[in-house]
Amino acid sequence: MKDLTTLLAGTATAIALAAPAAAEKWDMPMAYSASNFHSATGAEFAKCVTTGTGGDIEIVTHPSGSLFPGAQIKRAIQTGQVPIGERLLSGHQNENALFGFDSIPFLATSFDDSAMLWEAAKPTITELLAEQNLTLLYAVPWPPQGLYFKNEVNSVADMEGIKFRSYNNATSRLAELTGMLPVTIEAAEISQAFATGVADSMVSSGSTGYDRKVWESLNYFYEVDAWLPRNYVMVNSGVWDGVSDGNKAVIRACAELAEYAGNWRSKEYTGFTLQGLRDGGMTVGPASDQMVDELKEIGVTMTNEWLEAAGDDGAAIVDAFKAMQ
Ligand code: PCA
Repeated sequence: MKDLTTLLAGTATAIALAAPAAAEKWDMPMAYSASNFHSATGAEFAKCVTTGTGGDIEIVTHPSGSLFPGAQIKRAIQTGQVPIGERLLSGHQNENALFGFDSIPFLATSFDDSAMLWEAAKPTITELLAEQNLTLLYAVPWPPQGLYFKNEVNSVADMEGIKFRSYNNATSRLAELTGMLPVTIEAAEISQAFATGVADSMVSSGSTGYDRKVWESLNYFYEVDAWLPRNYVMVNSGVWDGVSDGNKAVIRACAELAEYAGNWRSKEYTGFTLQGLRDGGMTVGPASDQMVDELKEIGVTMTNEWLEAAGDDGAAIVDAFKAMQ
């Protein structure tokens, strides 16, 4: 009897040693609507990881700010409340100006330039995030940013006093410099903000206007192509360190695929969503020459302000980007 017990105990130990690590479930908060291309890309990334790791790591996405609102996602990951998530990179500009490298008006205004700017900034941003217990996985740009208004606007003077929805420091500053009144609101909340008159304008992509059906409240979209801000996916570095080398390789490969697919989708979504705004009844077209000239002047002011705030590391990013152009 004793022999049998010993044998059974020995077998149980052997089985326990041979068994794979228990499957983990990673909840992944995302701030934008499920239909948005970033969320669709994230959902595919999650599937890729779940399949590729043979179910060792199952990622479950939570779009629309349903698990954490956008502004809380980074902190939730840093502190280990959730292992992984997506956030607008320039949303952290209030912590460190460097995070706002992609929201400088008229520095990088096309997908190609945005890709080069990212290449120039990526090492610095990766390091900055690493210092904050975060490991960068991938980043995808939003389509070019344009201006939304309720009424026709042909110059900066026409913007005076308009309530403006902002999404980061740069957009709040743009409002100040154009005489508008900034109020910071997450994309998930803007339909209501416009419907109730909390704001009557914003700078954003055609994509966000389309996702939030802003034609129910706003009438004009001016294609200014001011900049292309990025969303990025990050994982808690402690959690990342605990992942096996094989699974890390799978996650990195899935991230690379997601970045590629996300970029492609962003480009495709640009024309599609601008047409969607038109179909919704909005007037969509380029801004007047006067408005563009005036906005470019404001862009110079904001570039200088950013360079001052971001110091040598910021200047190095802009220099590296210009050298690539
Ligand atoms: N949409 C996001 C950020 C940039 C964009 O195009 C938003 O408006 O919140």
